[in-house]
Amino acid sequence: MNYKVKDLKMAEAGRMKIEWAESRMPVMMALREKYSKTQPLKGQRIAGCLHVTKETAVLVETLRAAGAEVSWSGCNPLSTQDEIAAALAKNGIAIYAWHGMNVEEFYWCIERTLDFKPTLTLDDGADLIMTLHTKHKELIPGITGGTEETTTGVHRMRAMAAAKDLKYPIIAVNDAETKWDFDNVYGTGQSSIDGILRATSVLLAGKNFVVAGYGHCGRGCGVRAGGMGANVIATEVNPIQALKATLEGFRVMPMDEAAAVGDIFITATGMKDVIVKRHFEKMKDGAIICNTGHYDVEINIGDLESLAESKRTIRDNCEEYLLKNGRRVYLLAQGRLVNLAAAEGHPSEVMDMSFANQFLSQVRLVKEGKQMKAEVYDIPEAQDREIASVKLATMGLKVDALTPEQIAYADDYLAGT
Ligand code: 9W1
Repeated sequence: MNYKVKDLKMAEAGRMKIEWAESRMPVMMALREKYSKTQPLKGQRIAGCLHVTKETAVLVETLRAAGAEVSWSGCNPLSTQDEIAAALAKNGIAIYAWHGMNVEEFYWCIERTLDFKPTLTLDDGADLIMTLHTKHKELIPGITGGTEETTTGVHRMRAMAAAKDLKYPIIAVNDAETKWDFDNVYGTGQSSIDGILRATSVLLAGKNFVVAGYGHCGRGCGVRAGGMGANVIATEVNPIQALKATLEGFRVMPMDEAAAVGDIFITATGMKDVIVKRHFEKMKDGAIICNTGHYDVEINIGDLESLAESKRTIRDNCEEYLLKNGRRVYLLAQGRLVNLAAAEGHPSEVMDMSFANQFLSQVRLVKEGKQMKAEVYDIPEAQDREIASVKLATMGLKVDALTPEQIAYADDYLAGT
């Protein structure tokens, strides 16, 4: 048996979710159509380690349609959707993934994906690359290269390359503009609002919506909440970011002030202790608090507990804390990423571009990998533009093209007043 999943009987439900994602991922479907004819991945064995979701399933099946043999594991013990894993297993993918596995099982699954001696790797967080570099060095000579999906993984790979410990070329998919810019702003923005609404079903219009941290994720959340009629307040430590928020039309103030006026708070800073005891003490009755930063350290839950008289789960992903001052505050998803815990992560339309970068990078490794060094490579600008063009075209949109005269004008430093 070349798979291990929770329950194969879930396959039919998973297949419907995959088909839904396919209908929202036009770039991936265009790539599938084009490359199933030319089979650029024929003879390749791709081991992948990435969240087993409906969108990832579209990537897996596109890699296979282009000729590759594929084996897969999840890159996080809690992100696997069991019905998706079942649907992939049923379709003959060597998949090892189930929700809620322990750390030992997690690495066991990664190792199973290496059984067929991959020629290419595809990572989100670099655990597969690390497993090859530490426990399965014997397989490295057979590997042409790999791709990495996330900021964290790319960071790890660059450090490894600098130390000369990286043994095969890695393409940094994360750093494509059609990946990180869209993921962070539009993916996090919508899915975080979605998580808040699923957990609370509150009206956003007219609410004071406080975003802590006005980076890409904070901007995504703020712009979307504003679009639904909320009054957005941003808190910042960086004056440039604060200025951007101001010129976006948002109010800027320190958390010490925002705490007293906010109805909904979302942290997106990457920093710990953004909301602490003295803030909880000032909050209005009914305030809602959540986090969309990577680690659940932004809201100091210990402080909240210490102020609470009692607590109860009043809805899914919604904890009501009755404070000693008589007010109630509501913590969503226990301070974990609200967009993943209470919603479904980034929408398929956003993953469409991220995964198009993954797919084209795998194809590039087949063509160029043998000449590449054991370094971290960027996505070529032409690929980024190609993906954006195809995405636009699938949305029925067109852009203008410069005339030769305009191109000459752009490069003519003599042209002036
Ligand atoms: N990635 N297909 C949970 C997602 C966990 C997750 C995580 C995504 C996607 C941020 C990738 C409960 C999807 C993923 C659904 C879900 C991520 C961690 C995706 C958003 C990032 C730590 N990081 N991502 N879709 N779990 O949305 O692959 O529902």
